[in-house]
Order: sequence, then structure tokens, then C-alpha cells
Amino acid sequence: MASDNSDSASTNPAVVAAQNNDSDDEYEYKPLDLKPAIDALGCKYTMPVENKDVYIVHGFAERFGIDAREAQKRLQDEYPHRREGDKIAWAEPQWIHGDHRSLRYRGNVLTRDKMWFQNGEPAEHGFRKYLYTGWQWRVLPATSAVERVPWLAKFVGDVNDWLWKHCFVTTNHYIVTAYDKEDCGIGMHSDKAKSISELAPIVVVKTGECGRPFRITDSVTGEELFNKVVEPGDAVIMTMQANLATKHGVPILNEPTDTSGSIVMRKIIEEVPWGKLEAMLRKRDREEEE
Ligand SMILES: O=C(O)CCC(=O)C(=O)O
Ligand SMILES: [Fe+2]
Repeated sequence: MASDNSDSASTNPAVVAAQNNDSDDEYEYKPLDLKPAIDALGCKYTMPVENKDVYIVHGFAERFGIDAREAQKRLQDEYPHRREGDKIAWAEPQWIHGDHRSLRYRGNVLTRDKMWFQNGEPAEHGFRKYLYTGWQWRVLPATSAVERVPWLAKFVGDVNDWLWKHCFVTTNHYIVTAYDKEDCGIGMHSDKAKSISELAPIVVVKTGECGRPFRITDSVTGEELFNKVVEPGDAVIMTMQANLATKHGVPILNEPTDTSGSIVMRKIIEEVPWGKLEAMLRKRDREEEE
């Protein structure tokens, strides 16, 4: 598996350009060209948004050897589910439900459940921290080494090998989301750029029993650019630029629908040592007691 190989001495041009910039000039960021890599997959795909690097790749999960329905079911059946006041087991694979206190956003219950994974054990490498709106320190201990779920590690490793072969930085952080039924979803947003490397694409692999509409709008004008069902096993792949130029979301539906979800792969550049996280959370608990 291409573990975090972007951190070591590299022959990958994207990495060399970013790391070995020995000229006095600022490293000039060139937008990623995803097309050759996506063509090489041999999967059918569409680029539904004019002039934006957003790809919908059909049969992506299967191309990398997993069944997207089975994947979500296995995760849901085989790992513990933490709700409301349940304790998080540090660095173990587990579901955090939308009603858990670490996920509530301004007191509101989130309408989805999540698991967090990263390359390597947090005890060794620290916890990779992907900051999003409403993020709380309290949820960070729920991040597990992806290696604890070997079939998932194999899948993300194979996707990373493909990225690497096509000169991209590999991803190291994986958020699994479950939308249990029609009243679950995620509001329109751009993924927050602060903790994500723009040298890797954002890869959203859809999972679960059924597809859900995936909506994309223009970040500036709000114009709707795409709103169609994306099937389990298909992937939405975008560059950081496309992510920032647009917003995306999974709208809540009125009609009953089966469970759906996603595995989102990103390269996260912030990490928090285990001991620092313990100290942060102790401080927070003390402040709450006062
Ligand atoms: O589940 C999806 O399709 C999208 C998830 C997403 O946008 C996110 O977690 O940032
Ligand atoms: Fe997102």
C-alpha cells in the first residue's frame, strides 16, 4: 500500500515540486490535471460541470476491488456505534452518531453518522485533523488507523497507488459517512481548504444500498450546476480549486429511501500529537466544570 509515501524522498514530480523548491521563487501552484489518471481507469465517467474539474466516475469502487453496498454494511455491522453520551474509545474504529455530543453543531444534532480513519496509528503519528465547520476537539480521538480495517486499508492503498502513479500526492485521511434514510444528508458546503493539501484530489466514493442526489452549486452565484443521483460505487472526484469554486451537498429527501453513504479520501496536513490532544480535552473539561 502506498502509505504516506509523499513524506519520504520522492520521484513523484508533484511532491518534488512542492518539497524541493530550492529556488527563491514561491512554488507556483499548477492546478492538477486529473484527466489522464481518470482516463487510465477505463471506467465510464462524466464531467458534469462546465470548466470545473469535477468528475463522476462510474464503477470506481468495483474498479478497486470493493463492493460499495457490502462495504457500508460491513462497517455498520462490525464496529460499535456511539450515541449521545457514549464514551469514545481512543483510536479505535467506531461510528459516531449525529446525536453524539462531539458531533452536535451549535447544539443541533447532525443528520448523519461518521467514522474517521487515517494512515498509521495516532499513538505513533498523531491524530490527523481535518477542520470543518462545527468541528470539535472532542471528536478527534475517534480517528482510527485505517490498517485496523484491513480491507479498507487495501482499498484506499490501491486508490493511492493509482494517484501516485499519475503524479499526485496520495491521500492519508478517510471519513466514512452514513445517511441512514431520507431525512439524513449534508448541507451545501465547500470542503475547508485549511487542513487539506491541494496536491491531492478530493475523492468521494459513494457507498450504501442506494444512490442519493448529489448537488453542486456555484460558490459565488449559487447557481445549480448539477443535481443527480450518484449510484453506490461511483466516485465524485474534484480538485481543490473545483471544490472552492463550487459547493456540494447531499440534500434531504421527502420520499422514503434506503441507507446511503460515502468514503471521502483527502490528504490532511495538520496533525495533533496524542499527548497534546489529551491536554486539550482536559482543559476543555475543566472549563466546562467551572
Ligand atoms: O457523502 C457525500 O456524498 C459527501 C460528503 C461530504 O461532502 C463531506 O463529508 O464533506
Ligand atoms: Fe464535502
